[in-house]
Amino acid sequence: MGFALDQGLSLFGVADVAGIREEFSLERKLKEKFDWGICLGKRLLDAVLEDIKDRPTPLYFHHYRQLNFFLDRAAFLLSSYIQESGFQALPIPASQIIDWEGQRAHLSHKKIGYLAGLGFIGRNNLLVNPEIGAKFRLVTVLTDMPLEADKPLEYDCGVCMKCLKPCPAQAIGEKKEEFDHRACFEKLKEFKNMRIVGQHICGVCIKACSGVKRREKN
Ligand code: B12
Ligand code: SF4
Ligand code: SF4
Repeated sequence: MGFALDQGLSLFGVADVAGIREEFSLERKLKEKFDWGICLGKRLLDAVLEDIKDRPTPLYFHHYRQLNFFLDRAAFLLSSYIQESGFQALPIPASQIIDWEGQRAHLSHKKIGYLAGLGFIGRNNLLVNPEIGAKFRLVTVLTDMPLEADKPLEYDCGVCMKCLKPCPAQAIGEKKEEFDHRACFEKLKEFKNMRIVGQHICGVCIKACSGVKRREKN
């Protein structure tokens, strides 16, 4: 936790990944080493999101790259620290695709973040933190350093529907399961082909999501 604060991270949590590491696209011997996933999150800047109306902007594109760099650096520093403490750590890139057809990375940061108690999966298909909504990006460090794992949060979107209307692809539905991955992906390809930005990014459903008020737990 001290590390997270020193590095200026917004979110920090530990997931027990023993039950899901089969899903990781890593060599068997490598993935079997790691029982824990440390998930780090960094909040986006409101002023950059303000620039977004119904599509990504050059300022947002730069911000997206800056945050990936920031998170990758934090994950590297944490991994080095863990190694110097006598354990192993593997930083998983913030945004690196290894299967272009299936649009998949080595692992899902959203899933690790969910298990680490950083948020819940919202109607927008993103990890939503009750306090800061979906306005953050993530990175994961896998490790064999014994840690106390956090637990998933018991929250959901509740009655909020703020991200449905603004989505330029109409990909977000009232039920979480209705999320239209194909429609979203096609819209992001369109934005990339229009040369507004150089990556498949958007930002509209991030801007729309400010989270939900914390509810008292029974
Ligand atoms: C590839 C990728 C994409 C692809 C497709 C994503 C996908 N596979 O689901 C595209 C380009 C569409 C995309 C879009 C966006 N992404 Co993206 N993306 C990733 C990346 C690099 C890998 C995702 C991955 O491997 N998932 C593995 C699969 C198995 O796990 P899953 O996502 O939980 O599984 C779902 C998909 O496979 C989907 N699915 C099933 N069939 C198909 C078919 C197609 C064609 C598609 C596209 C999806 C799909 O169904 C599964 C269940 O929901 C991650 C970084 C990472 N390593 O996690 C960021 C990440 C998920 N993206 C992120 C963001 C913010 C976005 C965008 C807002 C773009 C932007 N930055 O402006 C949009 C949001 C779209 C949305 N509302 O969901 C953030 C999410 C942060 C958060 N708070 O949740 C991440 C974690 C990056 C980061 N470092 O923070 N993304
Ligand atoms: S990334 Fe854009 S197109 Fe995709 S769900 Fe979010 S708002 Fe809609
Ligand atoms: S804007 Fe509201 S409905 Fe959409 S994901 Fe965020 S909390 Fe859920």
